[in-house]
Amino acid sequence: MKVIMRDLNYYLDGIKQKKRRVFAQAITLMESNQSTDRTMATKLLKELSKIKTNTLRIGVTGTPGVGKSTFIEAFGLEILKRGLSLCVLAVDPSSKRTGGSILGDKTRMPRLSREENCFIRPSPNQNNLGGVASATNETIALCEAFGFDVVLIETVGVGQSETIVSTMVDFFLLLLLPGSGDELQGIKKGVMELADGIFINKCDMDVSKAKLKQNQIEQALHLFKPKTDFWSCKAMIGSALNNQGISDIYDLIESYVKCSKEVNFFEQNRKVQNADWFKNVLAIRVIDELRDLTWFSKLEDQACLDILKKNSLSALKVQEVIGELKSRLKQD
Ligand SMILES: Nc1nc2c(ncn2[C@@H]2O[C@H](COP(=O)(O)OP(=O)(O)OP(=O)(O)O)[C@@H](O)[C@H]2O)c(=O)[nH]1
Ligand SMILES: [Mg+2]
Repeated sequence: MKVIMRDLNYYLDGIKQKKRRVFAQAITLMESNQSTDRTMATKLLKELSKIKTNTLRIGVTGTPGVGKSTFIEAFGLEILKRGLSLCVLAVDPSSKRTGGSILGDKTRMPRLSREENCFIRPSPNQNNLGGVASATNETIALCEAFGFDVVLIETVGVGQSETIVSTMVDFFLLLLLPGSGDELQGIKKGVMELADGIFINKCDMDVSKAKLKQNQIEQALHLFKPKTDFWSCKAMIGSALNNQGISDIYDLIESYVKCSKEVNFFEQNRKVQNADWFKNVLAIRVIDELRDLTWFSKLEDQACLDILKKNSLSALKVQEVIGELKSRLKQD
């Protein structure tokens, strides 16, 4: 994506003066892969890190169709009603799949997208998670410098995206559907372990089913080791479509933040998250970079073919690829 060169002060002043247009341009800068833009983005981030603000970061995840966009529309309006400003970001490394997601999301959030105190930014146009995750993390820093009170990060929960998002937020909310207990089997255990709160959506369709699901989830949660010793994940029911249970979720998050600050977890957690985020994204970026090298992608593809056609042992193929990688690193 071509970004017109603007100097550092253009961005800095624009952000300090709360110009939405400059804010949007700065996000585009963060999402750019061009080396001149990366240099400028890094300089800008360094300057912006000096601005201290008080933004709350909330992550929302759930399988496609669970109602994330509908929930964010209702939840976002609730946040605005409380006199707070909001920025909504999306992390969807598979956004190619939903080619029209920009339009789709804005039409799913018709009221929110018209609100002055709200800014909605769809997923960066990249197809690798490393790129999307870095851009999102940098955009969060921009949001904070701009002074948004809340930043909501939506992820569709494909592959590692929910893990990455959970390392970027203060509170991680999982959306689920009411349904039979069997469904619980299908929920990735890992996602439940990441959640600080669960919202069982679409309860307007069948309240008793939703309550049953809530009980089942609560029982399942007992089996997990809580993320922290001051908070255990809570499951609530509601309807994003009918605006039921939405304000309760914000109250829940507020009480979480209060508890987390009382035990000095809030700030400490952000530091730990930064370190985790660095490691996660580095690992993904390294593999993305390697796959951009022709020799590596050929080697990887050939190994896959051998596994498929010759039934080769995958551990052996991993060893071979690593061996080649190490010998090339020695040469350089
Ligand atoms: N009955 C009912 N329908 C809902 C509710 N919330 C969302 N829906 C419907 O469920 C469908 C999917 O909702 P979305 O908000 O687009 O779901 P999503 O999770 O954002 O989906 P993706 O963007 O594809 O991942 C839409 O037809 C919504 O109108 C709810 O609380 N009750
Ligand atoms: Mg959506």
